Amino acid sequence: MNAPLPNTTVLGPAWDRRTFEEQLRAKGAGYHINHPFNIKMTNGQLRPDQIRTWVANRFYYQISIPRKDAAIIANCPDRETRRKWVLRILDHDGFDGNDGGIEAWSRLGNAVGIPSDELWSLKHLAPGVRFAVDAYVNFARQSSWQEAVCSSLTEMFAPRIHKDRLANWPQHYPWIDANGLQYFRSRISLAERDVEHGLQVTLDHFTTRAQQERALEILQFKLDVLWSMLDAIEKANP
Ligand code: AHQ
Repeated sequence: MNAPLPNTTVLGPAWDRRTFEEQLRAKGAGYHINHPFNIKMTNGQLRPDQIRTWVANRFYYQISIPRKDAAIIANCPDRETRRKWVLRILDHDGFDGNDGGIEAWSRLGNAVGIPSDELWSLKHLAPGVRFAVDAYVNFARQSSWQEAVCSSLTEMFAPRIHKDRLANWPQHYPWIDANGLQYFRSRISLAERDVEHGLQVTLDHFTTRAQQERALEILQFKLDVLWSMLDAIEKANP
């Protein structure tokens, strides 16, 4: 057989499910828990105004998640998947008896000193955050629903970061009313539920080695979305 052309990459055989999942989880090294801004946050090194910059900018991500998830549903012909995925929209937008994660984030805003009308005005939104979040929403609109599901798997690493906030903020930021942290508390079990479904879709859909490598690229894209958000937030208020 002729040697492969210099610019072709000869991929090995497809990974089995366990190895593929291990490869996905290994991408966690690039998760924004390891970003210098998040390390400062965890260590109590952020000023109140820097915490407010983070809360105000992350709000744009939070209100964009339901539209990202609606884009996935719009692209998905499978009713069983839609029945599960619609829960994500309700988790954020709320429903009878549960005012949802966006309201909880608004309460976080109040707890750190940002009135709701100021939070909703998006007056503090940094261009880099808007661009990163919009790139994520547009990726979901333009990609197959399976590729967009794969991009949500950064949440494999989210329970740890929420637990860090719950453990460290009361100690380092006692000026923040602990009731404002309810969003982080609520996401731990919801992230675990979401990841169980998202991982099953991903492991089922990306089966050849080339597809599995594509899944890693997609996850890296979303890691870059989260990482560049913190780059922009850090730069907005050094
Ligand atoms: O609060 C977060 C959330 O609801 C979601 C949904 C999910 C997605 O669909 O991409 N990702 C995600 C994340 C949330 N919080 C982030 C944080 O650091 O608080 C982490 C983020 C994620 O890990 O993707």
